[in-house]
Amino acid sequence: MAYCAWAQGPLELWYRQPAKLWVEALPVGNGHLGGMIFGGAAHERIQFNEQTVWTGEPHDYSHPGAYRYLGQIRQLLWDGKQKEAEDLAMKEFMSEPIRQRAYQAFGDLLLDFPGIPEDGVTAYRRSLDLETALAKVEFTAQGVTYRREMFASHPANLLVIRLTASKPGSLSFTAGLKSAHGGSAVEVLNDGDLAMNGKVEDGAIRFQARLMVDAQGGRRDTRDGRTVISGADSATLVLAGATNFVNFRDVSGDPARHNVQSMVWAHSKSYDALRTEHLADYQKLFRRVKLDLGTSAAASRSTDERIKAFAQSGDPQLVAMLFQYGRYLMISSSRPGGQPANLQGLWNESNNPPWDSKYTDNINTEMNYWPVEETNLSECQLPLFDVMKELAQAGAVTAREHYNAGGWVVHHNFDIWRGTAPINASNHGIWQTGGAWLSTHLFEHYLFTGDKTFLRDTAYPLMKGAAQFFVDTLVKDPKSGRLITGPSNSPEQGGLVMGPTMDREIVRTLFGDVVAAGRTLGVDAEFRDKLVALSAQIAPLQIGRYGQLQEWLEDKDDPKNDHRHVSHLWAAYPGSEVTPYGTPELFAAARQSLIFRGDAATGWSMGWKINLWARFLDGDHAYKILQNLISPANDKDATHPTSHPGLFANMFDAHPPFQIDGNFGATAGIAEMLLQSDDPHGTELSLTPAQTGDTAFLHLLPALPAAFPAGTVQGLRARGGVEVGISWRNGKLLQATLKSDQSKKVTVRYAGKEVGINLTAGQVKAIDGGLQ
Ligand code: FUC
Repeated sequence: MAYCAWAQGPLELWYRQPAKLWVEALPVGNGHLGGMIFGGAAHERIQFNEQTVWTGEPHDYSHPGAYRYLGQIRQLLWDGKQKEAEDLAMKEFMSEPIRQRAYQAFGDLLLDFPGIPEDGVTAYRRSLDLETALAKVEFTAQGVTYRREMFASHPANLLVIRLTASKPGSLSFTAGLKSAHGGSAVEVLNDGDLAMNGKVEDGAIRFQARLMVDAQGGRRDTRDGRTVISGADSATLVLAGATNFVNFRDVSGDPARHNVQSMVWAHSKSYDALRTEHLADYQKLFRRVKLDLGTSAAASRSTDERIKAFAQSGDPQLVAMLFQYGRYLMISSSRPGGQPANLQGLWNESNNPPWDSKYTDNINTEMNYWPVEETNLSECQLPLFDVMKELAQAGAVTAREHYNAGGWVVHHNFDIWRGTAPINASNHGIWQTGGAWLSTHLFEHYLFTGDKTFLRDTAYPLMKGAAQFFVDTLVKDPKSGRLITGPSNSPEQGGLVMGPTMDREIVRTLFGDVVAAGRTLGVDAEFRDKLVALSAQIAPLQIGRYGQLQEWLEDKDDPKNDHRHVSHLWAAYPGSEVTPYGTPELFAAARQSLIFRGDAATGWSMGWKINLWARFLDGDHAYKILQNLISPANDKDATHPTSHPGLFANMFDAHPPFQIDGNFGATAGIAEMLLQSDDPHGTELSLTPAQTGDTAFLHLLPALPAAFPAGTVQGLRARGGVEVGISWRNGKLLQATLKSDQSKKVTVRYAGKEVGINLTAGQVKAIDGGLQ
């Protein structure tokens, strides 16, 4: 690259004091186990989680025979009797039971250092380096420098901690495990390891955490179920955790056996070997993307100070760190073989967490995965696709019992038992397009990777089943004669209605994806014809009396409505039915709707708005929302009048309280400012060549804010499987590099100009701002 004065800078969160609150502690995770490190000098607390510790047990939540009331509910809605429809649905149409189950805390690893004073340590520093995924605590006490280094290893499936001291023989501590669940017991195993066995109080999940302490030098005892180390030179601690969860229908696993396997692995390796293995595994993913948005004087400050100062300081390096933090949190919470990232990723301190820390798929679960393809972490989405195979099984029962339909359906939440029926309340729980929205991720994954085996074996059968549900359930709106969904709602406002705009956008896109996928695979010609015909009959998008994109079939939007959900704008992002060049009138209407909704929002809503403003090609407005997001959050409950969204000291996004989607939404939004690859010419059925993966469309620096006049990004990915690097100065493109695994024709757009470029497989093609 012509411009490559690399200045990404240290990607390190660091602090001058230990965490007092959970949202100040630093997260580590390996896609199964997570730890929150508080970093107290005399008393260390590592609060840990394992993804499958949930309340409940295998259960089918469907309401047998609910479909018998479907016609009646629809008719009440058509008759304008919304309240009656909601009441009837509440009685006859809801999930059994009405609520799903909750993700749980697991326990604490507690280290107490009797020789270290509570106060009075000097040179204290705790940090998390995103380049290495190593967390550290360092300080000096009584002339000895103590160091802790911690990481969550994916290959070893362990949390690993190394304790050292600058003076031999000065390391003394006790290590113990504390369960988050009553009735658990800690036993000392024959080999000296501690095992904490227990079960959740309300459900079938049994668990075991197992701790190995390996001290060099000194003496080792066991006292009150804790390991006591006196006068050691150094020590390595290894924590394993597992449950009996096998899949959503099977809890016959043996957690103790899992942990034995993990410990055999740990015993066979030195600390250095575990660390090297961890670095290789983590950096293989993390280092694929580099982002430099310029340097900032504020970068020398601690992270909590930088968040506080951001409104004044700008601090583009903090923006780059937030971008990379989203990637770090993704790698740490969502790995092949594990569960997908839930509302809190996999970090949760509470047995009664907000919204049960489950999977809310009327925005939150999907937002978690928005950055994955663009920021080159494609495989991190595989857990979501594994879960969709289970959702399709559970959702087929719900489709049958609630709609007398084929295919599968997911309403607005699911849990580890894959509840797919409508929950909580009929006015917002009955929302039909969860499975359909998730299914669009399958086709996107194909567009980014070009993986035809995935398309054939995994994606297509799921997409087809999701589409089949709507083939069977779309219904004619008596007024317009067009096809609509229903009963449903525009998340989560306006109550139960027929045919909300978002549903229609999602279904049209899903049908288009299935048609494109079927064509690519050369299958199901008849089904494709049916989808094309149905799609043309779905009620179209409409522009209302305020120039807004209508959120409902009727022109009833309130321009003063500043609700956090912007569901009807789905077609602009993450969808691409509404685009600046393909559908200019609808594009203007969608933009007007977002102006009405305003800039103030909770965490994930800001995440969505950043992406939308980037799609509206307005980088400065996107940046304005980003600025709102990078402000200190308080930790009050969401309903508290003084609660404030933004970032906590550990850069977790506040809803408030903590909800991880806003972190992921921000990472996706920053990428979307720099590169867009949805086809801006728009299409009813997603059938342009750029969207079948045969070619690619790239829009370089489509929404670059004035706040980032110069920068470089490497390793972003675009639909069509193109890897893109971009450098810019004075707000102008300097050079872009494009590389594709397959030879293909790429259309590149920059500053209103479009050129066609032929890429040769595997070769890097460089172009400049004149697009030569
Ligand atoms: C949806 C949102 C809420 C929250 C919850 C987890 O219901 O409307 O704001 O994010 O999901």
